[in-house]
Amino acid sequence: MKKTALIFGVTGQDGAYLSKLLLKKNYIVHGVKRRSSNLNSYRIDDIYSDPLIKKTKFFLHYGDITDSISVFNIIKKVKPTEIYNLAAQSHVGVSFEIPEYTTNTDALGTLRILEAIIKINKKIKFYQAGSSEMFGKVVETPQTEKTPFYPRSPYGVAKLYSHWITINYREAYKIFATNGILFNHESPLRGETFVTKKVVKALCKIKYKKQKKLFVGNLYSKRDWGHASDYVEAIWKIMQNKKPDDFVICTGKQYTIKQFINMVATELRIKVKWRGNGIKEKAYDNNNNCIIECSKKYFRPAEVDTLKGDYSKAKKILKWKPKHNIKSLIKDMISYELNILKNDK
Ligand code: NDP
Ligand code: GDR
Repeated sequence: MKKTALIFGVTGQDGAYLSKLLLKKNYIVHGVKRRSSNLNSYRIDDIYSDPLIKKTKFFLHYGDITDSISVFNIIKKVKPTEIYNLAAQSHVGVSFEIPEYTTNTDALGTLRILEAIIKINKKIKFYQAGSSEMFGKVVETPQTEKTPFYPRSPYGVAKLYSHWITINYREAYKIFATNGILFNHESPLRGETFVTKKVVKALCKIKYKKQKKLFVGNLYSKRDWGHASDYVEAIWKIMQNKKPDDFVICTGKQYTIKQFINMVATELRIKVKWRGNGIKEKAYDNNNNCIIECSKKYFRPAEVDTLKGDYSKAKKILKWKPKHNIKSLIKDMISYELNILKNDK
């Protein structure tokens, strides 16, 4: 029998990649999207407009994980075999500005889905989109499934609640509830306010003289960046494992934001020279034009300085490893942006 997946957060980066993966695997896919005054489904429009898929394999429902009624009604109606909870206010910096909303969505939202599962059908499998942000002020490097957590933002704290409530429901009600602890993953579909997309988009525009300057925040935090297409494959494998469990998904390599910027610049053949220190550190191009500056606006009240994971458990049990490296990720993101610029002419 065909499997039916229900994805909360279907309109996001991972929602789009996961939908495509599951459709390829012959699933029927249902997604929950939020009502918005503007179109918010551009990442999945290509799926939705495919006449072969639209009416038989891919369905969208209005809902919101801050609304128990919609969560319950959609699960009851769709009768999924698997639920993927990717829905979140996913911006760490913004979570300091809207902490209550972030908690309602990123923590209580998970509880609402779990509670609906145990009321409607305990056989439904569940995936929770956990984050390396739960490691926060890291107590060891690299981080594994056994590393103690120390979140540094309302986002990280809310995700930690979701992590533990998922384990609690697994133990208390014997449901197949899993946690991914995913490190940063990027792609051409990444939201435009995350640092990788922001840098790639801006440097492409600077290269073709469509933008003069880019403003960023902390240049020295380190991240373990992977490609979203690899990570949704891991998410699916976590759900197909024999028993419900928790897995770190990462690449095991880390770079600073400044290194990332330099790699993007090199790929675009922009020569950058850095001068100055601290908030006054700036990057200049060949003609001595300042093209990158730091702005206090993009610093966070508490920073996660370094993240680097160890995916040994996923490799051993799920036979998963990343296919992309930082270079192929950057190439993919750049080629997407350059295509847009070309078509903009
Ligand atoms: P995005 O921000 O791209 O997508 C988030 C999705 O959640 C969007 O579809 C968004 O809808 C939806 N959403 C937000 N709030 C609500 C709500 N109240 N009710 C229903 N839906 C809501 O995130 P990603 O795709 O990058 O990440 C997916 C998940 O994985 C998130 O939970 C994120 O926190 C987590 N994660 C992401 C990592 C990464 O590096 N990308 C790493 C680790 C964890 P809309 O489009 O309308 O805004
Ligand atoms: P992160 O990703 O907070 O790790 O969360 P983000 O790209 O926002 O920041 C990464 C690092 O870059 C620094 N930084 C900037 N960040 C942004 N957004 N904009 C800037 O201009 C900028 N300049 C420097 C940040 O301070 C930070 O240190 C992402 C999200 O997808 C989460 O949902 C997910 O859980 C984690 O990754 C793993």
